[in-house]
Amino acid sequence: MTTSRHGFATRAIHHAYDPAANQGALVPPLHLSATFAFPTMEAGAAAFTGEQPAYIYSRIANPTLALLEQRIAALEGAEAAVSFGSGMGAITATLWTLLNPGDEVLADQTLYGCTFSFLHHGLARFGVKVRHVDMTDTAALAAAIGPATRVVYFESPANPNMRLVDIAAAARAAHAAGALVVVDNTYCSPWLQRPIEHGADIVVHSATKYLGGHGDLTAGVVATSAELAQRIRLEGLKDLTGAVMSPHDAHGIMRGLKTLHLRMQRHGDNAQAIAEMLAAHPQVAAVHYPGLPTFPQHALAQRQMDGFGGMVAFELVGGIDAGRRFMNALQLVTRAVSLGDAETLAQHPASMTHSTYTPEERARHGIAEGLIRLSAGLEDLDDILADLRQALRHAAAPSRAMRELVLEMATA
Ligand code: 3LM
Repeated sequence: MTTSRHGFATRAIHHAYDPAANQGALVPPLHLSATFAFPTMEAGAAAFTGEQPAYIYSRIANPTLALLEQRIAALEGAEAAVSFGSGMGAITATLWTLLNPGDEVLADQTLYGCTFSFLHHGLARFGVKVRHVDMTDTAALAAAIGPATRVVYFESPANPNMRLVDIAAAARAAHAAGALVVVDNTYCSPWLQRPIEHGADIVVHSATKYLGGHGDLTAGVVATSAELAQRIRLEGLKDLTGAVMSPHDAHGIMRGLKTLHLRMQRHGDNAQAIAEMLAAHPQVAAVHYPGLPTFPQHALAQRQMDGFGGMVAFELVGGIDAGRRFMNALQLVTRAVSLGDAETLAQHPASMTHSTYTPEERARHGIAEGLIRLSAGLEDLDDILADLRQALRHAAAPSRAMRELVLEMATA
């Protein structure tokens, strides 16, 4: 058993589990049961009223999920956590729980494509107002919070352009107006950033990414106060979405958590070296990575994060046409969406993860059409760099001189 005095890795590996209480099993047992037996009818009724806490049905709670939830809460510095079948399950269940018609959610300028879509094509249909403000500007954020604002919502770093939000400043402004702060911490994992320590009320994750870490499950988690977690469980999870996590996936995430600290360090080391190589490359027009001293919010990243993470975004000289040549020339780096896997992944937000925005919306929300996003994997750095360099050579438009030379040789 561990306490808050134990270090991050110790908690990620041991928290809330005692082999002696489980026949000595080192690895926690997998509870697959969908339903749980009541010793008497009265005990069943007391479980339903909440008088006698007990497992009832796995859409509401399950011992394997409960262990994962305690571990996530311990790592995020939260009182409690709730698990979901996907990151979108976690996000939608949280917002459905907190918002009513007439309420407003104030969101950052840049959000993951399906979150943006949920706000504008989901919540908005049910009378919830959605407004965006550039939350990199703390004063603009404070000024934008209105009387109907119930939730201030952002990602930091934002998917896909890496913009950061000062969580402590956002929390001060939101709390002064009685609003709750929800932070999507997917890009960081609790190893790099713990928003609750900075004043956030609720942390949401796609556990499909770094928490699971191996690209073999889809899952989500929410970490918050015991009271809000209970509301999100009983309203957002049980009744409004039913987006429950499979116990198999909870087991997979707990296996992933055991190496989270090691993986995040390697993801970060590889990403830093990739970002530096790209920044020095003549074919690259812009690199967005918090670990570069030229990153506009580098100082905030140093203050708020315990490292700069594994995600890099960049734009090529020659825009989207060069980007297409680059993407199609990749050999080791895999063309795929998602992130946080052992494999280095490359994708084009405008046509993939952020195709839920119209081109006009992408322009308004700061998502460049030529932007390419890399999720730095765990492979040998030299192999990743070599593949990126050869793809960058293909990205360069064939020069006039080269075309003329080829023509000359062909006609000779
Ligand atoms: C992606 N992102 O490639 P799931 N919050 C953030 C995310 O990045 C994501 C979610 C929530 C990607 C998925 S795009 C078709 C593939 C910051 C997911 C949603 O429901 O577990 O996918 O999480 O950027």
